[in-house]
Amino acid sequence: MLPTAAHRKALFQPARDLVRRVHCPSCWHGFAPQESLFIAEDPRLLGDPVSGPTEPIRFLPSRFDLTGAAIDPDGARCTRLACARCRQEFPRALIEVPATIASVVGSPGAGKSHLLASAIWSMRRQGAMLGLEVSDAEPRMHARIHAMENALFGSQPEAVPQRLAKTETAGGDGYSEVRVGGRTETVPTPFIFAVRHDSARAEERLLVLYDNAGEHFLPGADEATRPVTRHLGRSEFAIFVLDPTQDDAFRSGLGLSAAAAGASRQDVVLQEMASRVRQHRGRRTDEPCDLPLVVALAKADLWAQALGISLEREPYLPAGGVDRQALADVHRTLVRFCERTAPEFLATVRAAFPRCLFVPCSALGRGAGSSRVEPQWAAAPFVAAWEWRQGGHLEDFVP
Ligand SMILES: Nc1nc2c(ncn2[C@@H]2O[C@H](COP(=O)(O)OP(=O)(O)OP(=O)(O)O)[C@@H](O)[C@H]2O)c(=O)[nH]1
Ligand SMILES: [Mg+2]
Ligand SMILES: [Zn+2]
Repeated sequence: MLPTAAHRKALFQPARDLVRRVHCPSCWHGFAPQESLFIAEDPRLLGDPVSGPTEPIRFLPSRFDLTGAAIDPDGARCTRLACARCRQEFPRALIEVPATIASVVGSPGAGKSHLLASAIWSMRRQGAMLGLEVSDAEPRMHARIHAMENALFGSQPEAVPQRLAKTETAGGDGYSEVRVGGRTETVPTPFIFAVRHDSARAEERLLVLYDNAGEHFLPGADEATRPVTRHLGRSEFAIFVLDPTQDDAFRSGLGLSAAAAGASRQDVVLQEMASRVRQHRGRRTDEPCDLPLVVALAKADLWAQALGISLEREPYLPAGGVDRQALADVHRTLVRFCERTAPEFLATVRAAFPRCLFVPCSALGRGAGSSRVEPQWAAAPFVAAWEWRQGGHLEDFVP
């Protein structure tokens, strides 16, 4: 049989559909894909008025080659894209694939960075078990998360525990300074992953995450010139990293000695988060926040046993995807524990987030206290939230 037109390989593949609107993952400005700027490749074209004197210029191209790449003023071929407002580079996938922004929130030292690095590492390696395939949208732009993963999971000198440093509140490679409208703004560097949900045969989506310093979530830290937590205005789900070991009431409930002084009130951090979510979405102060919340109770290697929770078996089904029953069981145990030991935290959750799931997790896992890091349930808060977002059957979890 002769091949039909559909069987023949097309000489020219149609261009991929573009998303209707892009939201910059650094400043959250919304713009049409065709308004994206290109980044000059010619090394002589340095010095951009917005992104800084050491950055190549950004430009709106008027010349393209046959593949659709832009030609810079000096004739070089350019494919890297930047935001029309803050001029930070973003992966090309962002104009082709819909993106979901998620916020990871928690007080300083709660364990956000370790959890993020362990969760991403687990998701990359355990895709079949999780029912998700996770990869970098643009590996070149992910040096920071790669360094975090390598610090915890790369080959390590024996007996030296590898831990991540505290996240900086400014500077470093986590933030960039840009000059917009005559003032300097500090914008965060996002982590952007391509996620494919294999069971549903769903299309690829991007997952945009940030590793903020806990100080950014304290009351009074949300400034117009440092809009580093404005992702809360656009995020589709949030993970609140709660560290029971920072709180005296939790500690005594777990039979641990009193905490070191200076820990922040985590119910206040959650309340501040809820007020930013409402404020940046133009909601009334008494309205519930309409994004699902997963409370990730961190450092479970230190306390799960005291509550009779076992993390030995990861909460996924043999065929892939989260084990709803396993999550529901520990959710109930954790809510009851919070009711007894930290009713103020639970009251804050109930007032602001009608949909909420409590999940225990340990970024260091069995390896806590040694140089080996073996996360337990580290990806679970993310995978559960992702399934929830995709319309999975997690809706009836209530705090
Ligand atoms: N036992 C145990 N300790 C952990 C775990 N995760 C993090 N820690 C410790 O908790 C401390 C803080 O962890 P980070 O991940 O840096 O906390 P963070 O929330 O990113 O803190 P900031 O960057 O200051 O906001 C570090 O000393 C870690 O070693 C864990 O799963 N188990
Ligand atoms: Mg950190
Ligand atoms: Zn921007």
